[in-house]
Amino acid sequence: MRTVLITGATAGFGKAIAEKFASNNFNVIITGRRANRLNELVKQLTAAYNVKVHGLEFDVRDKKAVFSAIEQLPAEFKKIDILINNAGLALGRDYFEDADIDDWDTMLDTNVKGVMYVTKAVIPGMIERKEGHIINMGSIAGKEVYERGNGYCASKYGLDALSQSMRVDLLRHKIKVTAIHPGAAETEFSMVRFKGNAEAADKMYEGYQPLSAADVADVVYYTTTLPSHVCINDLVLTCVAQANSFYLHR
Ligand code: NDP
Ligand code: 8X3
Repeated sequence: MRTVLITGATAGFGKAIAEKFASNNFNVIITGRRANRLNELVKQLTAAYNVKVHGLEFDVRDKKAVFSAIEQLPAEFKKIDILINNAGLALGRDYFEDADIDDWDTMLDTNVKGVMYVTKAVIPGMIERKEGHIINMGSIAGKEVYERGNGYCASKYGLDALSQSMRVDLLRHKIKVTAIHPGAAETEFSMVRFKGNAEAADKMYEGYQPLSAADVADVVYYTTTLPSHVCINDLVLTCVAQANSFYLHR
């Protein structure tokens, strides 16, 4: 049985991706900072599917915690076939001069450096086996910048560069690297971005049907179903109402 590790599985895309892989007979390692949600999801997936599920609580920004959690995985979870670097966030939607510097740090540390730490901790086994698939959750914010997107756009552009760079460096180990760039999707993303302001968050999804977490999970799963010599390198997906970062028909 194959094993997938999904970061940021306590909500949104990550949770839906965990369900998708468990329902397709994968053993699943789920991570996040909220232990209660992790425990709930471990219970839920274990009860629903005939697979093994393991929860790892760590902050992807905490280098030591990342390496120690991966090193201490139980033997039956040590062989990770697919790594999905999904944990991430946006904080704030302000003009550059008004944006909060701590928010910039959090976004860049989580969305870029967090992916570097987790990947570095996971890849030794993939390199040894000369097989593996890494999927990085980018964003259309890493394809076209938009007004008041500064720090978040920078983090997702950075992640896009990192995905390309990982692809170049890891191909000699036969490791696939796929970057997936969703457009607007209704998850807890906007509640986090607007710091609990439900009105501002809801407004983001008014007047059109955004992607759902399940839509994104389906596409992520699809990229892992191709023959071993085929890799989707870069994939942008949006709802039909959205053409790119600027054109959203409400
Ligand atoms: P959610 O807020 O619903 O979920 C985010 C997940 O990331 C949570 O499980 C959260 O877990 C985890 N996470 C955040 N920060 C950290 C951290 N420092 N350490 C560990 N885990 C962390 O958002 P989405 O599901 O929408 O977002 C998932 C990814 O998709 C992000 O990278 C986001 O940038 C990207 N994205 C989202 C889009 C959207 O419109 N929703 C569109 C394009 C890309 P916990 O809080 O428990 O740690
Ligand atoms: C999330 C999509 O357009 O809010 O990455 O940046 S957007």
